[in-house]
Amino acid sequence: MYFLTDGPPVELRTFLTDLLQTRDLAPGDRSLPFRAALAAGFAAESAWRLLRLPGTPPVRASAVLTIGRTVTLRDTRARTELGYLGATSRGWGMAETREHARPVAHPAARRRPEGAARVTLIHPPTLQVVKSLSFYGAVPPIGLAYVAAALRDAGHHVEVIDATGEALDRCTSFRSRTVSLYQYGLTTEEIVARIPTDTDLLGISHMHLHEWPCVRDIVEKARARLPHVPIVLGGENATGYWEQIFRESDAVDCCVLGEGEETIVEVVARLQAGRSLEGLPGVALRGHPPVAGRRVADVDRLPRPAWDLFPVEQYLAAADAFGVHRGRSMPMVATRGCPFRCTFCSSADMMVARNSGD
Ligand code: B12
Ligand code: SF4
Repeated sequence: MYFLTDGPPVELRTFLTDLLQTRDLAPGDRSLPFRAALAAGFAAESAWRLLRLPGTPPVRASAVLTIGRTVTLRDTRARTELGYLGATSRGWGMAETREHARPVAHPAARRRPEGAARVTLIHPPTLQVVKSLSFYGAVPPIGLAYVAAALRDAGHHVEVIDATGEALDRCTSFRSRTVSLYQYGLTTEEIVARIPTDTDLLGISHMHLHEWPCVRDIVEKARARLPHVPIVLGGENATGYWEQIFRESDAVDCCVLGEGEETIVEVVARLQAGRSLEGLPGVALRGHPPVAGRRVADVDRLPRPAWDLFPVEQYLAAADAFGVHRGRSMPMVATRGCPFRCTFCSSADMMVARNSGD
């Protein structure tokens, strides 16, 4: 069963606005201060009672007390305590509501009814070294949003657990073997509890070296809960650090090197066909030397990042993103790769060196 209110926490106001939009309506823009509305509610109720007027008053104190405050819808407890798993995203539920009379098939079902894989992608929590003076903030993960879009475009059913974005106001401590870290977002246990048990592939974004202890924790707990699900890491640090990753954890099956869109689609296709990933460009496997990362040949043909699968409004509300302006700012990528090969930089391995004409 799936409820439209499922998914990352959302303010009731935002939720109702979205719901109204499915009927091409907008909420009214008039408002009253809370206390004035409450007084009006009491006055109206008293008048209705004293004068024995028919029907119900236009405004009631009890209603003001409920909807006059900021209310947030959360299914967190159902997920963490009961193991509840929603079946689809809120964005998709809203789209179905819009269509109401003629329910639309999920894009995956529409394009590949038989062959759609169920892929779960994880954006790990954001970590900060306790002793570090730098503050990173939480940034919507554009790389993973591109990967999600590519998978969906190929006909797969994609779900995202955005461990940073779903709990932006939470900070716990994470102790690795060498360093203490602040962990912003969901805990490992919460993340792992949210992975659907019938997922066909788990993909985790692993961008920064200092996140590895936390990513390893997620990977190992996910492996313990879902022993047969292939676990794939992708991102900057998976590209640069894959040998150590395999050495330090048995739970990782494969690392996608460099740009992930085309490679992950090929990985899923091969797994579905029961074929080995050996020799696939852009993939590092345990015990097999990797074939160099592939480069997306035509960036203009990439599908746009699947932001609808991420709690973007929560990132924007937190206004915590790194940058000059910390208001409603979103990451954009205007180009990929770099024509140079500075020895200390990973760009050439990551994006494959590009020349100015590319
Ligand atoms: C933008 C950026 C930031 C931003 C936003 C970071 C964020 N959290 O999103 C800011 C300014 C906040 C930042 C901060 C830091 N950054 Co920074 N950052 C970058 C930068 C320039 C671009 C990243 C990007 O958005 N690329 C564009 C997208 C489209 O590509 P992508 O994210 O790599 O995703 C693709 C692939 O990686 C892959 N992929 C990604 N996820 C997944 C998942 C799966 C399952 C698969 C299959 C594939 C896949 O497919 C994607 C699409 O092609 C890179 C360098 C670079 N050119 O890549 C450094 C880089 C990632 N940053 C780096 C570092 C060190 C940091 C800091 C630790 C610096 C510091 N000391 O404060 C902090 C840490 C921040 C944090 N905790 O989040 C290093 C990481 C090196 C490492 N191995 O650890 C890099 C590589 C720079 C470098 N060459 O040194 N950074
Ligand atoms: S540091 Fe990296 S991205 Fe910057 S110019 Fe050198 S190779 Fe290019």
